[in-house]
Amino acid sequence: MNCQPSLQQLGQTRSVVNQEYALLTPETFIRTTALEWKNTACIVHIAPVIGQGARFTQFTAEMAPGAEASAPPRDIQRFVFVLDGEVELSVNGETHRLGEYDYAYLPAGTDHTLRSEQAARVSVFEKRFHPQLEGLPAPEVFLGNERQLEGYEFEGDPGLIARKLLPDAAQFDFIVTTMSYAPGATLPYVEIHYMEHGLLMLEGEGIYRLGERLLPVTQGDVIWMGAHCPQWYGALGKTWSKYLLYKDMNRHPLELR
Ligand code: UGY
Ligand code: MN
Repeated sequence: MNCQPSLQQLGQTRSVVNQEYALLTPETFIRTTALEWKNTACIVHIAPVIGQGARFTQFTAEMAPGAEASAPPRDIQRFVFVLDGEVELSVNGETHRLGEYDYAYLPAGTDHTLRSEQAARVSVFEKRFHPQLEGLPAPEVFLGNERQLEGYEFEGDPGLIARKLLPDAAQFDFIVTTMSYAPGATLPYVEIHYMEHGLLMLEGEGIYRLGERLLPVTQGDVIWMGAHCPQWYGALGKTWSKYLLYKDMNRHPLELR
């Protein structure tokens, strides 16, 4: 019998948290209850109290059979992406069945419920809505399925496919994309930008450069990148890897909130 304690039992983890970025790996996830989520365990990965501060939250909602969620406080937008199982979304008098890789954008102040008959897991991003100064109309409810999106070659690389999950419109103050990498494909350069990211590894594995460190990452890992965090990714393994990516967008840098 092997009585050796695991590295985890000896206080080791792949998770790293500092002022500029965080890699959050499943062995450090803590489940909690949340007001609007009944019968659900929420793992709040990213909240405004992290590092230098984030202007959004990212969490995983583990919905038990019979779970039900209501809308967040009125000025907060919600984006949900179904990881496994099926969720029933009721909004504007209609009901939609959301299965794997289906997603929904729910504008601030939109009454809705999310119900699951069986166990389901959803990835959620929430952000306080920042209206446009010119007073553009607020975005509307938007639904889609990631697997049905066309995608385009990022910087002309056929091994790196980006898909935009939300319309390209200035009303939205954040965007969500997926980035898919063939084994060996990489971001073509180290990116540094003032926008922040929340990221969930959906499939596969690779190496993420965050700040000055190169960190191995795999399916289920979460990353927060604060403003100006140097970032780069290289795909490893024998299958394509894919991550879900939040980024704030379309607002003046002096007006960020
Ligand atoms: O567009 C982006 O900001 C994206 N390429 N960043 C990233 O993948 N870390
Ligand atoms: Mn980026």
